[in-house]
Amino acid sequence: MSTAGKVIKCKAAVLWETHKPFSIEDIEVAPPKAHEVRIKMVATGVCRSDDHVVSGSMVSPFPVVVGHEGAGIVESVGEGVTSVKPGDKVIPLFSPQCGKCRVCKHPENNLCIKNDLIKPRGTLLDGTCRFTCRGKPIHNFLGTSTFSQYTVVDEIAVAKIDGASPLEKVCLIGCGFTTGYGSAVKVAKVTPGSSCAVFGLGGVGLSVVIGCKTAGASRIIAVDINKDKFAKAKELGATECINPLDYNKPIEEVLQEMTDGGVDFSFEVIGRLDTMNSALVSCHAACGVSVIVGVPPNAKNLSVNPMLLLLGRTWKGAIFGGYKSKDEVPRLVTDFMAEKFPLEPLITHVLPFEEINEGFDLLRTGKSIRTVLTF
Ligand code: COD
Ligand code: ZN
Ligand code: ZN
Repeated sequence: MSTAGKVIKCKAAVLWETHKPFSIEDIEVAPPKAHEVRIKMVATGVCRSDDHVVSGSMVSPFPVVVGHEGAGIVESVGEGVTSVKPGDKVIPLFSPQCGKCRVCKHPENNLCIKNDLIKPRGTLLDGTCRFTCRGKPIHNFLGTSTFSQYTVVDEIAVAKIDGASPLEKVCLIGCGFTTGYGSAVKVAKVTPGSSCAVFGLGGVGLSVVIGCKTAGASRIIAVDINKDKFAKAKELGATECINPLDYNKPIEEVLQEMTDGGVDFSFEVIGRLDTMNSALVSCHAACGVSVIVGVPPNAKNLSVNPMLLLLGRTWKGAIFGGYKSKDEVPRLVTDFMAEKFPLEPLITHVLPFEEINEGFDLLRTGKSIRTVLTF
């Protein structure tokens, strides 16, 4: 029996307040309104940003259904939806693409002004939510809310993907993989034969390593204070691995000495101010490019000597690897299907959705790279 047009009762992981575990609740999901899409989730990754909501370091209205790295199948669509239809495999887009705003029309940039990332309202575009639990409205997160058996998103925040793609793998294209990979191939535009340094070897940093390798870099120097991360980094393309704790001088000096004055491209994929500075200094003074990928602590500033830039370095950053999401997520899925890059090495754990709290424990204790929850 079709569920289109009806309220769906299902399970979701609700976060009622900060510093509390996720609570698996029975919720109601209202049908999609005009230009909205209701999705049956199949798989979702556990990302650091979801945990930032739990810890309060990322601001979000509560109660909320978080999760933003998912993949699923369209259950029904609201009036006027043309880009997807029921039965399509899709990836929700935490960074949407309206196609009409100044940024969407800019050839190089991707942070559509319709995003709910910079000043989160915790709603869909019309200012309301489609979830209720125990009679209370529950907020959306980044317009995606993938920690629910069903979710509703705006049409500008969903991409139709290859019908043959394995959703329990390509869900990583919804955030972590794309953020890292795009930072190398699209934001930095790593060139063949170049030298790269990647600071931080979590799932996003390893995706930067994959991007540098795909782009043809000849040296990829992986930097982490946890040497247990080195084996996987090497498997994915790192040519050298160094631990700042093994040296009695700053790691930027070590990198400058290793690479004739500095690498061509450096990436900060940790989210710390000190390593953002080290990554900047470790790229070549005249021709280096340094990319900030890690999200810095809330409301913290970095003091930088302008000479570091005056000599010619480029310092940049981007959300979601600089990709225009609705256009480029389907292409990335096609590239994965054509084996242009792997996703499997990033997935260390697969758990049933109900074990979401165990998935977050694995993240917090550093035991996982990516955990995928399946519905
Ligand atoms: N020096 C070297 N390595 C360090 C240091 C240090 N001082 N401190 C920690 N590390 C290492 C850790 O040992 C770890 O291996 C790695 O850095 C960090 O890994 P994770 O697993 O914590 O992080 P990831 O890979 O999941 O990435 C998280 C980011 C830090 C990049 C996070 O900020 C992020 O996801 N940014 C993406 C930005 C974005 O687009 N966000 C929007 C939606 S997510
Ligand atoms: Zn836009
Ligand atoms: Zn994320």
